[in-house]
Amino acid sequence: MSYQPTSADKFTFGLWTVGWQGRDPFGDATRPALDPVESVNRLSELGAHGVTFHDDDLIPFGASASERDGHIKRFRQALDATGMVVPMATTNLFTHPVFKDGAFTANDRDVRRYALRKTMRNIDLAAELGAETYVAWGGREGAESGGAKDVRAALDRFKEAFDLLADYVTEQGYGLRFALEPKPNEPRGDILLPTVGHALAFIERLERPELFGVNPEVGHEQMAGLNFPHGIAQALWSGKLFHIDLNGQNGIKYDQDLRFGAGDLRSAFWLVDLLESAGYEGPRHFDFKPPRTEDFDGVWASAAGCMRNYLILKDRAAAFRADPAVQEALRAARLDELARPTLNEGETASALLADRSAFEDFDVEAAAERGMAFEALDQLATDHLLGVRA
Ligand SMILES: [Mn+2]
Repeated sequence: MSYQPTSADKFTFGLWTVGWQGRDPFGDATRPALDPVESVNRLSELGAHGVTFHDDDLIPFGASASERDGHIKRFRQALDATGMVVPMATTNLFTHPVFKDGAFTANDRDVRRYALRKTMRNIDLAAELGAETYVAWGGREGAESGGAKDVRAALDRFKEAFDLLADYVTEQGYGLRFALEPKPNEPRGDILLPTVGHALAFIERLERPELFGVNPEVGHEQMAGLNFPHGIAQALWSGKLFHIDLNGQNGIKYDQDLRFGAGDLRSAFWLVDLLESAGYEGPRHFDFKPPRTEDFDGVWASAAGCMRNYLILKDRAAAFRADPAVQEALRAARLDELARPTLNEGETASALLADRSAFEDFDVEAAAERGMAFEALDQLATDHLLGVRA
């Protein structure tokens, strides 16, 4: 296996990922700015399918209308020349100091109205460039202290914003759907809609829930100590996995944004196994930051590593699923039984109550003694992940 990506693998990268200059809370930039056109060209050469952007990644904040047109034109030419696509776009509602208390949920009403206008402007551009998904990450929507935010009122304002944006894309006839991106904290002390579960529940309160799904990021759920594949499985089960941000994270600490495959490799294995076996068809989008120790050679090595690791894990997961010993181990662990409904076809509560084998005659002690054979199954997964089983 060469693990050489092609456009058919649907790997996409945010312009802000390879373009990250390495500025962190303790240190200045370690790399110069990267021209978005250069990013499109280099990522295309590496085998990527497309790029994604925040408005301000492509058009510097405060650019004039003619400067804006110039940036878009150059970007479009690079896309056309390489065949790269733009499946997703999003709004930067966090860098400028005006968003220090949030955007759609800022206490300052004028800031909320400005945030909506900034978003609508970039939605127009996203639709023009053929994007299908519009991501909303509310990194500044939150608080550091209890009295500072009336969370119920803030959720009302959040809903108001998304209801308006959904009306707008519908009226404009854009084929865009929204994907909400949860994160528990950073940059705010606590962020609203902190996990996939919170976001899924929020979506059901919106006026057009069918236009909303989630964009979960590996590291964001892991920062909350959660099992990422489990969150993804629930999003898939809900029909809400509209997009995904792949990266790496080592447990509960600051948002590391390592390349995909770094950090929790076992979780990455189960994630790829899930995405591939569930038939997820969206982009495999990398939202990572090449560490600030790297020069540009390191940046491109990091981007290539994201795709290579996905393809290796896809190969390892397929080998795991195809192994007859694994299939036997899955049966021993009774996964086939889990897939079977608990009730017989048409069985009612009274029929269940009448079934003596379900309770009166059920041998509880014998059932309690049966092992579940999960360890043998998990060791087979480990052997496949480590490449010691063909
Ligand atoms: Mn992150």
